[in-house]
Amino acid sequence: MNKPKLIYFDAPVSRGEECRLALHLAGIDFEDARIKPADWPAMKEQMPYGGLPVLELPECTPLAHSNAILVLIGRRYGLHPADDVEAARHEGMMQHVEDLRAVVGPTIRMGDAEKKAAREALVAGFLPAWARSAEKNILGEPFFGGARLHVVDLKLHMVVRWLVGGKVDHIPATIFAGYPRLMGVHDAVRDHAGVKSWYSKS
Ligand SMILES: N[C@@H](CCC(=O)N[C@@H](CS)C(=O)NCC(=O)O)C(=O)O
Repeated sequence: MNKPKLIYFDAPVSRGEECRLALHLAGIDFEDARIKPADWPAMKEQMPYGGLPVLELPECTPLAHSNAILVLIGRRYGLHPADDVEAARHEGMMQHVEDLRAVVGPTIRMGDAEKKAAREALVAGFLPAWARSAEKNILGEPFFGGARLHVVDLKLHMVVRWLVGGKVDHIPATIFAGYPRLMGVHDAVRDHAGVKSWYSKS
């Protein structure tokens, strides 16, 4: 292997897509390995923690967990704060995104009736509370840390894009409409020239 390889499912979503975007914005020439669902069961046990994304680098064993991958790319290529306290603030928000995925993710595998009840409960309680915390901690504009995009912004963008896309049953596309800073980060990442260039080539 002589160039980095990012392994994820063949979809422009979630943890894998935020890592692809970070690699692209960092200007790294990487192999974008896209796994077919049929091939995943045989691969799962070989992954460091049984999940994707995984980043393979020439100099080390495969790396897993999206936040660890993003922070590494961010530190190396100027997409994560050099100041350790500000970095910890960014990492707190990255964990906040993972907390949301841990709650909403299991509803994907529920049957229709259970899913409807679970998601309506999330819309009434968890999701507004999550958004209030996110909003309170976004101190910069247009990005989380101010004028420059960091990996935390990619993570916020990806999770907001998922939930406001109008394609998640029982979660209204307006779910985050009352949170201008959160939506502002989403919009600023969407409109970022480097992000646009990723979607124009893929
Ligand atoms: N904490 C891990 C979670 C990894 C994870 O659950 N990834 C999902 C896709 S987003 C996955 O691999 N699902 C398939 C499986 O667990 O078998 C991370 O942040 O990367």
